[in-house]
Amino acid sequence: MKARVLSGIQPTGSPHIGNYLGALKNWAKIQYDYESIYCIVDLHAITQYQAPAELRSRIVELAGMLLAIGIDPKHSTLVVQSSIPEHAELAWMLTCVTPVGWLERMTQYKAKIEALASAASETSIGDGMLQYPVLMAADILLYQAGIVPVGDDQRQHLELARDIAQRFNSLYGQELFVMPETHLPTVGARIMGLDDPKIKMSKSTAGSGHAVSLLDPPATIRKKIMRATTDSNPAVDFATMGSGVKNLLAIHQAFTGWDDAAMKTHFEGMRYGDLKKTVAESVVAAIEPIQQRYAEITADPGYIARVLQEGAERVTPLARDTVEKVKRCMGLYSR
Ligand code: AQP
Repeated sequence: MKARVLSGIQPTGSPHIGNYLGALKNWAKIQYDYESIYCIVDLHAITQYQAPAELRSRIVELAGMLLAIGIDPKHSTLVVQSSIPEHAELAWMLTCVTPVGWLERMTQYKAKIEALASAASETSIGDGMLQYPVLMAADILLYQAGIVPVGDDQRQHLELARDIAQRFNSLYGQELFVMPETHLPTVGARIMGLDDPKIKMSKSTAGSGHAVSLLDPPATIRKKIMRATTDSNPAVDFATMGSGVKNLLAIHQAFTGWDDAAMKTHFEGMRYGDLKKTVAESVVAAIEPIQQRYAEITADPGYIARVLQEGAERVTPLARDTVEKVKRCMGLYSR
């Protein structure tokens, strides 16, 4: 029996090279060693307002992109979170065993409310922002996933999922939930914004020079990378380089797989203009085959819907089984 892996991505914008290098590339790699469930987490996306028509098309675009980067529906299950009502159902049951103090301590929640408060906008903070980690715990525990590959920013939420599972098990006196492991040994690169290398590249961050989308045409990729923020040095100096140059080198290394020695030999002393040209070409070369597959996949109008339907059918029995067990355990009514 292969161990079960669960991972998710939000349809909050066009997937970018940070998503690819930090997560998606690894998803495609590990799908042969694990029983993998990859979830487009649209219920998480709506913790912040999403324009409905845009969200609907982004879900399909993201599914197409996951197939294009190599997720193989014969080996992995691709599913949209909101198509399985048990995610939300289990989330409610888990909400009821989660102390609110645990949620208020989450650093991502604290950072988000601080950011919203300092933006002095009229936007109120939705309860979903606080409850988000419980929904994430439900995603994991619903499928009894043993392994959840996450970046550093999600590690605290995964610990919380373990705490919630433990609390449920001890409250109801049953070992109902499998304890998820916090990570896989392979960790992807963390890619920073091209316009501001102090913040991570994000789908929802505004600015045309911030992220390279996996769907950007080659000319756009070249333009964005040529405009990337560097520092006041004229050329690469590994001893003193700033975070912008480090980020460009990290992108190149992650796409090409060059080792540290090869990177130093090739780039030390290279002028920034040439560095950017080299990085842009390595990104274009890596992304072009993905874009070709994406074009093929989307040329068949029914294909993505069929994959998502099959995915939903495959995981539904698992989800129903967990929810039934939880209901019985809690004393809820079952037909
Ligand atoms: N810049 C990044 N570098 C490396 N990995 C990244 N990931 C996201 N940004 C980077 C990884 O991509 C996976 C899916 O991410 P997500 O959509 O679930 O959430 P996120 O981390 O919030 O992604 P974004 O792009 O920053 O989206 P928004 O703008 O909606 O917040 C995760 O495994 C994540 O670590």
